[in-house]
Amino acid sequence: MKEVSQAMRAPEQRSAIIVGVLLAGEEDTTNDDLDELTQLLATLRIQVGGRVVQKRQKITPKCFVGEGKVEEIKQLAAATEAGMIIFDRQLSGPQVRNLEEMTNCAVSDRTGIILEIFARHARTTQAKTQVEIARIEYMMPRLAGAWSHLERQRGGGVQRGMGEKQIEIDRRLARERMSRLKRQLEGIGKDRQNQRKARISELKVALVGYTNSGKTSIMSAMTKATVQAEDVLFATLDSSVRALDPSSRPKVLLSDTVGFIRNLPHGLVESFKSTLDEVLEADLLLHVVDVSHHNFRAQMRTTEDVLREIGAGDIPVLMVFNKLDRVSDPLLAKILRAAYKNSDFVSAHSEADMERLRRQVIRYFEENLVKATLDVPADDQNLLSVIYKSCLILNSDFSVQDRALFEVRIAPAVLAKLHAYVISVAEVPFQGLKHDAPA
Ligand SMILES: Nc1nc2c(ncn2[C@@H]2O[C@H](COP(=O)(O)OP(=O)(O)OP(=O)(O)O)[C@@H](O)[C@H]2O)c(=O)[nH]1
Ligand SMILES: [Mg+2]
Repeated sequence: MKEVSQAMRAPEQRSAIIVGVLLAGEEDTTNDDLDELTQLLATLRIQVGGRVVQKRQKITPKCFVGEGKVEEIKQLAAATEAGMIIFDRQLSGPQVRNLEEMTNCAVSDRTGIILEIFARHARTTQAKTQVEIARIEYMMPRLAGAWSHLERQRGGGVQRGMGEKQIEIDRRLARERMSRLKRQLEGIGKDRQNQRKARISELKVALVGYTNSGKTSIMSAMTKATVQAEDVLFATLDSSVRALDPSSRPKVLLSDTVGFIRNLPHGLVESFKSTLDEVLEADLLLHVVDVSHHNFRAQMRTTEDVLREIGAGDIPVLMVFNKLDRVSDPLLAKILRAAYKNSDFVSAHSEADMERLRRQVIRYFEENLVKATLDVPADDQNLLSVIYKSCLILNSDFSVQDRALFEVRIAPAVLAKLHAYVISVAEVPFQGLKHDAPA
């Protein structure tokens, strides 16, 4: 199989024909799907020379679409000088090779393109390792038959089976590399887990949502950090964590994560599980939606599906309808506000909106803080520091020897972690959290 990345290195091949297939009984979303594929390719700086859609009863095992269609695609590629053909469907290894032979172009599919983007955007060792595992998983089944040309060249006879042997060797090498990478990833995962444990006294909020919805922009605005937001898909692959600014006590940490997309390759979801732990451990999710995108409802559904798939379906969610500055229909916000009680409508570019959202997040925790009394050993510096950082202290009493008594307002999640020191918990939720910033 020709590597798409190889083809992309040559400037004259920076154009592709994209192919959508609509099967009988399916809802026709090919136009939107091909728009999204165009955007994915733009992220790799590949232009689309033309699109082809085929309606079929079922797929053809040999080359996915019919041979007549392949000829049409080939002609179009020649006419537009496109060196690549990208299918919006997942192709098998033999299909890729057959199509490449029939068209003389590099052939890949949507998953291959997403993996290529991920490989280019991964920055940290963790993200790079995760992407490589996913890539090997993607390549493995496609190795079958990759060496069949050996058989053909040598014309069979004594040399027959050379290709088969080579596949076995390739497979074994890939498996070995994969288990090495997985061990490496486990090590990194443990380090991150320890970092997270050290943050138990803080409240955690994770930004989730479809790719390009504005998560990083919101992260930057709410934490006053300068994180790069980009108008490309999957700009962010590594989760980063920062405190809200101005801060509050207890501290609220915000984490930015990898965006989701329709039909996210399964291997990628699997391998990004450790990054997504940041999401799983959040006390609150901000589901960011690009409300200016004509297909935002489908994007919301995809995000909700992925959240369920990774086991984050039960975490409380605040819907953040973003890019409101690009919406001209005044009714839209009204309708959504009525449908989603727990929501905010913002533009990440508006300072006032971001300040309101920050307050709304803090208010969420305020409304959920409970009152409790804690009894802790007075010389346990670690524990005392957790209490000072994570609680709003209403009263402290060091008069009893070796003991310290605290009356506090505390988040239920933090309270659960300190349960060994809890004497009493009040039923009534408390309103009001100390703002470090002037009101
Ligand atoms: N007009 C407008 N543009 C926005 C807004 N929020 C984000 N953008 C733009 O949308 C693009 C994507 O923003 P990001 O913050 O990188 O989106 P993301 O969700 O982090 O994307 P990935 O990391 O790729 O998943 C950038 O060009 C932003 O400048 C907004 O409220 N209004
Ligand atoms: Mg981002």
